[in-house]
Amino acid sequence: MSTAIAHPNIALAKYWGKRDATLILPAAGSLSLTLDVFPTTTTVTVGEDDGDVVSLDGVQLSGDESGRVRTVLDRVRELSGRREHAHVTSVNTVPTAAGLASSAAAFAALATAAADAYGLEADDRMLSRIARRGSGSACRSIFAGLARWNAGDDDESSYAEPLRWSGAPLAMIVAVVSSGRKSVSSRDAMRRTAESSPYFPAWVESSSALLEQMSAAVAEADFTRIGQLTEQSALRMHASMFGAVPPVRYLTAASIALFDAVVTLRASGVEAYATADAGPNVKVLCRADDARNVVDGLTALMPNADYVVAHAGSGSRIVDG
Ligand code: 2P0
Repeated sequence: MSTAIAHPNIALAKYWGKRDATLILPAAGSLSLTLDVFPTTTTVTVGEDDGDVVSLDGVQLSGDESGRVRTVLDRVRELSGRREHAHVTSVNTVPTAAGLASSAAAFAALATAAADAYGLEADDRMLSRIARRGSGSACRSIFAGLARWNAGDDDESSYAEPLRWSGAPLAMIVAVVSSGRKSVSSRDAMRRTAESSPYFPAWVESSSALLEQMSAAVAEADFTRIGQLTEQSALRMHASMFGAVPPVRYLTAASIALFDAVVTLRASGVEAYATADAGPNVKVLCRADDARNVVDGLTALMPNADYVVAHAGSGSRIVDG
């Protein structure tokens, strides 16, 4: 029995669209910050004879959700040369499927726990590749702090790696406007965007360029540039979704108001940058020293949102077993 813990990550340079849906190879690379809030803890017990059984927060999963878990277990079995079934028990502390990256933490924890439970000698790069099979963004949650997912062109070359950060400590303010389940999964929304949005090719092309610019800004510890690119990446990703047929619109009036509030904060001298994922909640990147000012400023402008302050968090790790 092995238990692992992992945290969600928020992409500063977004992943949106696949070039291979089976291997989960992305259309372009991405770059993220692993957070220190909302961990997922997952236990894998090998050697059960009633098949693979998966439960999340005490509820047994079926269909697509347990299928994705089995994909990861199958990959670990293939690599370890073992065939036994497993029981997987996972506890989330983040509202599931509300655009708060619960699947990234979940599949990073699963890959880490399953590799250990099956006795697979896996380094972080291999864990990243295994986690990717469950959910693309999960390959980044293997690592602490900033991580870059290299798109690659096959299973072996598509993995995340940690980036060194020598700038002031970072913070991410999660502005929660809704914790409801999203109406379209990011997997389906991504596919629809890639298949029907005339803006998708431009999104992919510009993402690759933006990733290189952001990687350079990270190497130079240029926080302002990272922030500007973070907003560009988020807005371009959502623009690509607006062009889909039918359109994918995760941003609500409250989300847009939060983006405006962040512009207002900047005009008042507090350096903060907004981003949003497959849901209405907005995340605001700032320096850790400014986190209190950002929360106070946003609360004054948008009192109805709940604010959670996150910092750079640790990568996935075994906690027991
Ligand atoms: C990201 N998102 O880079 C982007 C930004 C949401 C918006 O990765 O199909 O759950 O499992 O690979 O990783 C969410 O998509 O999708 C996501 P799959 P995933 O964080």
